[in-house]
Amino acid sequence: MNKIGIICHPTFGGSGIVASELGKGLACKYEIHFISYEKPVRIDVNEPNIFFHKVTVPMYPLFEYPPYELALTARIVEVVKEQNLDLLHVHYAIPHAYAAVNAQQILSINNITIPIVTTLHGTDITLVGKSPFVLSSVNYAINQSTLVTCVSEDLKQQTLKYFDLKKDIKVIPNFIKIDKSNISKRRKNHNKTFVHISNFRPVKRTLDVIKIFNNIQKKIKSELIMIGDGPDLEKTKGLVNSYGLNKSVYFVGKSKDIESFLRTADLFLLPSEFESFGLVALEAMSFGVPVITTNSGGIAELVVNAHNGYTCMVGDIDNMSLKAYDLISNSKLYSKFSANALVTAKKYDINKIIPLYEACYLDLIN
Ligand code: GMT
Repeated sequence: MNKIGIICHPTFGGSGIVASELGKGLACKYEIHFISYEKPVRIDVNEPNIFFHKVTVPMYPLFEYPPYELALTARIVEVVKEQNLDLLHVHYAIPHAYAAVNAQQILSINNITIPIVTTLHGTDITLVGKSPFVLSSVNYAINQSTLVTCVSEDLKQQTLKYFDLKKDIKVIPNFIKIDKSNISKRRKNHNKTFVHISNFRPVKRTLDVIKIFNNIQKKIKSELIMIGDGPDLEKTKGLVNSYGLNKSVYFVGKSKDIESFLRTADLFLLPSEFESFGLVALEAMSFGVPVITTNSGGIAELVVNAHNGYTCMVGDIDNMSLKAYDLISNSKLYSKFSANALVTAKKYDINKIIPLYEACYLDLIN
């Protein structure tokens, strides 16, 4: 049985979720070894063939910043040697690709060769990666990776625009496990229910979510469920207060059970500055929930305007409010969009996408 090392951020972010679900999906055929500073939220080490190796960062009063990359590099070297890993798959270039490439160099001194697949997820390119403070290191790490994948055609184009790449990038989109009961178990609320899920970073434009909802609730009795936590949470709650919407907007924090919220949702609001793919939108669509979003980034490859949702200009609150209201108040149109959303989601079924990663692995291992 081949052994794959997966390096990812362990948190609720999309790249960590993709890495975890990929590992779980492959564990019937491969030994999967996750390497990170915490156990990724969605994995269970009691499941067969799933292992977790913790990275411990040394602390010393001299360090203003703990040397995570150094500790990660050393841990990768150790795990590859101890477990005889066949391949490393790193998710989110920063700092994972750089650490993996250095680990590969160290291992080569011991005559151990190991291929690296680097999957680019979004802000590792579009926001943080292209910053002049890290650009040359990220450029180097991507070029040194044996194979590079990214999650949308748009992200591929962004990467080619900002980086000097010497290799091709393979597009492998995000995926979803479609549970046949998603639709049959849908619960209907008396009020119209809007849902937003994110890590409340500025790129998610959570204030826009509240502004859109404020416009809609003036015309139709509705509620908004805000799921997640992050830097803009307090500002967003402040706006809800100032609009006097406390009785119709619910902040539920991080949740391991987003399915139960998506089952009651009528519309999903994601007015991001950009999304390289928009995994949460795909999750909503797998419950037949249409999406109101922006036309910025790879999300427009998933949400097709006037088909399974609407894509509007970033910050165009009036248009997003209007489109959301038109859809929610026209049951015939809504049913069509909802059915289209589900059909689209099925194209990204886990069983269709995981073999694409597996084919990459087998090419490199063999
Ligand atoms: O880039 C980020 O914001 C972080 C990353 C994450 O870990 O949540 O999200 C990105 O990766 C997801 C999984 O591939 C994509 O579905 C998200 O669209 C993407 N986020 C952005 O591009 C803002």
